Amino acid sequence: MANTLFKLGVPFALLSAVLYQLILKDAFFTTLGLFRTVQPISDFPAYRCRRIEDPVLQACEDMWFSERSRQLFLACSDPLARKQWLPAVGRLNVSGRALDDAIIAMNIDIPKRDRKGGYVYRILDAPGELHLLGLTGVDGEHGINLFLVNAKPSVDPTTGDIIDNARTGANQTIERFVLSPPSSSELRPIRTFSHANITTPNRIATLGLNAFYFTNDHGPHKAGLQHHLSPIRGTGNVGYCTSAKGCRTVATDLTFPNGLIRDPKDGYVYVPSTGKGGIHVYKPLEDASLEKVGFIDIPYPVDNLSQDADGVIWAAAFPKMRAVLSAFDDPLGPTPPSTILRVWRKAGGEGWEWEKVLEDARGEVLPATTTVVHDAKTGRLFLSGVFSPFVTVCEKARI
Ligand SMILES: *[C@@H]1O[C@H](CO)[C@@H](O)[C@H](O)[C@H]1NC(C)=O
Ligand SMILES: *[C@@H]1O[C@H](CO)[C@@H](O)[C@H](O)[C@H]1NC(C)=O
Ligand SMILES: *[C@@H]1O[C@H](CO)[C@@H](O)[C@H](O)[C@H]1NC(C)=O
Ligand SMILES: CC(=O)N[C@H]1CO[C@H](CO)[C@@H](O)[C@@H]1O
Repeated sequence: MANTLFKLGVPFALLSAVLYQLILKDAFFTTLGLFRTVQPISDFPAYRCRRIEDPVLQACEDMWFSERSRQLFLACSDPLARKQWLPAVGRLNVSGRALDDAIIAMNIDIPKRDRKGGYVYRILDAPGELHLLGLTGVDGEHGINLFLVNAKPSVDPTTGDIIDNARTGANQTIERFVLSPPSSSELRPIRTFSHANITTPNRIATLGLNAFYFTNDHGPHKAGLQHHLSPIRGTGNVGYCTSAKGCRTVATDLTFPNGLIRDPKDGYVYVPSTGKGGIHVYKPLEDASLEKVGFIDIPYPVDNLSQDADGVIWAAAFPKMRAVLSAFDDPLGPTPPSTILRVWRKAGGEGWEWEKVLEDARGEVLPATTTVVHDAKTGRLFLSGVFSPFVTVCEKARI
């Protein structure tokens, strides 16, 4: 079996994950989705979905929705370049990186007139080189603050020359920009957070403008064998930074912690695991340390989370991990299956419930979804994927 998997181009990390899970009879079915029944999109008539095909809206790893300005922000790149340069999954070929990553601001209430089903958008200008991954924001009347993960190549501090990133890993920082007024097209840099405890950052969850939690998806391991083994050994972690005091690690032993969120109402932090499935729930203590208070046992590798205006959490999941990995190497080929889930707190506050909202076994309309955003006002869903050549919008069908 090992041989077959290698021929299919399954990376070493996954292979060892498979063997490990087999030996431990652990989350084998969860992670790989073997024997899982995946439903076709036609089983979900409550939504009507369409692809928005636009060369600018490709490989959009993450999205954030500004309720106040009704703009959807997307962190987009180039699907073919992602497989050369995506430090979050150990792709560290500097010369293959895209040089045109950009943040797109889409006005989701203004359809484009070209009948392609898209919306009017702006490509935001930002100084310097961007290599986008996680993106989040804070709404304000006079401006929007965006926090993003930037995975630039590491350079020699004296000469500025790019060094051997396959050995050192990327120089991953967290950057804060301001878009003021919210309708402008220019991102103004406010601060770069570069810190010994920001090692493999994936996504950020803010507490106001001067503090945030973030996931290090591979913990301290930026490159090499330790990086590849991290999702198996569970060396991922969650960090906490403030503008004044720097960053510290506040939760450890996580298996590929991914697109976390913080519930603005009760401050709970939800950390999905792409390694083993499920969502870890933490309660912040007075000093911002995290106390684990629950685990939502969802038997899917869960990717990036988002929360809508009603407090419901939306999650993108991969029902068939192997299909995702082959699609990653051939992003313009067949689209792998995706699953969209909804998670909410039970009435009375004890525990959580979840349900499947959409699934697309044959990859007919959904992208290889890494993020889903729900607009509670119109009921629309926006879906994008880190290497997908399109984004998808789903409208509530009138039944
Ligand atoms: C790195 O990327 C470049 C440009 O896409 C490509 O020509 C080269 O073959 C890649 N190197 C490796 C080792 O994959
Ligand atoms: C990483 O980026 C920071 C901020 O841009 C910079 O100060 C630092 O020199 C860089 N380090 C390396 C090794 O590239
Ligand atoms: C990183 O986090 C750890 C754990 O909280 C802390 O002890 C350490 O001081 C931090 N490192 C730096 C350089 O601040
Ligand atoms: C922002 C974020 O969480 N991004 C992750 C979403 O999912 C992809 C695929 O697993 C990861 O590579 C990203 O790091």
